[in-house]
Amino acid sequence: MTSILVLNGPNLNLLGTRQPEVYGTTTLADIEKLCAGWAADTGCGVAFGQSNHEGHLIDQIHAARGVHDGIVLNAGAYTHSSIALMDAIASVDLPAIELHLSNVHAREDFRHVSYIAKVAIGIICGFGARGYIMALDAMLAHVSDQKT
Ligand code: CA2
Repeated sequence: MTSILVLNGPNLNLLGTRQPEVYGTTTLADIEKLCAGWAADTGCGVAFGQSNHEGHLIDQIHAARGVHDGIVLNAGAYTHSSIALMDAIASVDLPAIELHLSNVHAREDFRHVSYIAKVAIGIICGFGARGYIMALDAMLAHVSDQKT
């Protein structure tokens, strides 16, 4: 069975509590439920994680090797700064999709820079919580293509 890790970075645990005009009103727990529903519908395994700590995110990426077939990563602000997270994705040799709730390209210039994009198979941004399902669909299709 295909298994996908959905990993969320700093401050995303606070989703739904502030800046609803940017990030919507859906909480991270709601998004986890959406992903679990998608997993039940498709039969694909989904593991869901969040950390505010760069090293812990890196540990979870390393631990995905041999366990999961792909990673959907909303690295939050680490997207724009973390060479270490980029190296972690490159080092595990698993396909990764960069994900953002907001359209980072319509926002401040510093959000236009992404280290994750350099090692991702693709990027989804600007679709809010629905983007998680879009990313899971895309990853499942990608992994299925690789297996045939
Ligand atoms: O749009 C996204 O998903 C982001 O990854 C969210 C990050 C931001 O730094 C990225 O540029 C784009 C920030 C997450 C902050 O989450 C909050 C949650 C509640 C209230 C305020 C911020």
